[in-house]
Amino acid sequence: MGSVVWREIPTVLTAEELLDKAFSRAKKAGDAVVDKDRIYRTRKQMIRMVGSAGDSLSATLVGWVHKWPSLDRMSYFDVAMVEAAVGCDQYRQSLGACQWAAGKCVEIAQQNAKKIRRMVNLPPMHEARREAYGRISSIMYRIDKDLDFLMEARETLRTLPMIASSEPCVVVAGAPNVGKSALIASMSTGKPEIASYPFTTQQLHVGHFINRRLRYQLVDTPGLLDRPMEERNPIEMQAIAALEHIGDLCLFLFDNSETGGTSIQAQKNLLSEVAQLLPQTPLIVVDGKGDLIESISSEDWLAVCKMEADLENDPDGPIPEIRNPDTGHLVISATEMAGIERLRFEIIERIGEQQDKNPLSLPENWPIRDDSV
Ligand SMILES: Nc1nc2c(ncn2[C@@H]2O[C@H](COP(=O)(O)OP(=O)(O)O)[C@@H](O)[C@H]2O)c(=O)[nH]1
Ligand SMILES: [Mg+2]
Repeated sequence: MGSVVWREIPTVLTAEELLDKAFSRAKKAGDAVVDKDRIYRTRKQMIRMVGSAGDSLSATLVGWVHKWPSLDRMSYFDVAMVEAAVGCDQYRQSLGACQWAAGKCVEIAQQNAKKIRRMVNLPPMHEARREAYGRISSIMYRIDKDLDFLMEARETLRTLPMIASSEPCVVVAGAPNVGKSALIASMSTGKPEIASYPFTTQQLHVGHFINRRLRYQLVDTPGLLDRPMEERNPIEMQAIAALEHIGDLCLFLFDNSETGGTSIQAQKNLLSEVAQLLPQTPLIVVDGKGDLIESISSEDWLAVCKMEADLENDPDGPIPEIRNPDTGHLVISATEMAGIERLRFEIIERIGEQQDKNPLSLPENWPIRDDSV
């Protein structure tokens, strides 16, 4: 299952805007009719107008229904996001209403065209055309609330993070201000995408890097895996369950300097909660803000930074590794770009180990068509 590209959803119009567009198109279609005989001409014009109004409304509505991703074909993660952002029931209902109205518009147009076809006098023809317009308008006004909902939903959904369920995904957890976003930015090729979760006003980053033609996703978790769990509502719990579905690895970032404002003890509590919430997801604990860790000597630190910088010129050179002597965890610094390549290596290894355990995964070096490079 691919990821939903929310940004590609077309604009939704109000009932009034849709009707204006459809009726002005219908008028043009009517005006284009030529026939010397007044009765024939009017009959053709009225039939054209009614048909054109019904068809264009129906085509627009059905077009929307097809362009809005179907909940049945969405990944578990996307469904959880839709549920939290706008509600799946309302989502389904509003698209259903568009589908219903599309059918009704065509039906009314056909009924009235049939009537007009049998008429011999001019006034009833105009009357039947007006009646069709009136009934079509009332159908459209009946779905106005659904159109409003879709219009707003589109704005909200466009900001959701897009995660491809077919690509490996690292979920980055840790208390606020420990450096999660900075780490994602430092590991990503290009600028991470900015997105938002429906649970928090904080923005989050989604980054990517490519290794051996495989694209790895890194996703931030503000508002989800950054605070004590007693504060969770059911919708947030569902979103956390969705993270377990897409996360191949959870990276828990620790800030021993406590400069982020969360004590070491509170971070340890959070770590054990995250481990319980994602029981199936392998976990790596990483100590961030390595430049602030006092038990690492400045000589060691400088040596690591230099080796890491040398990798720019010689990508096959040795990948430096630095560990916190107090905790044994890998250490990184996003601001000084140290330990980043070792962590990347570790991520690739850990995800690779899991895929080796998966009997359905392809052997290494298996030729896979890759359109992303
Ligand atoms: N000294 C130091 N500061 C860092 C490092 N990484 C992040 N920070 C700082 O920590 C603060 C919070 O970082 P951010 O990435 O927004 O944390 P998040 O809330 O976990 O996403 C920012 O002021 C960063 O500049 C690091 O490796 N070293
Ligand atoms: Mg952040």
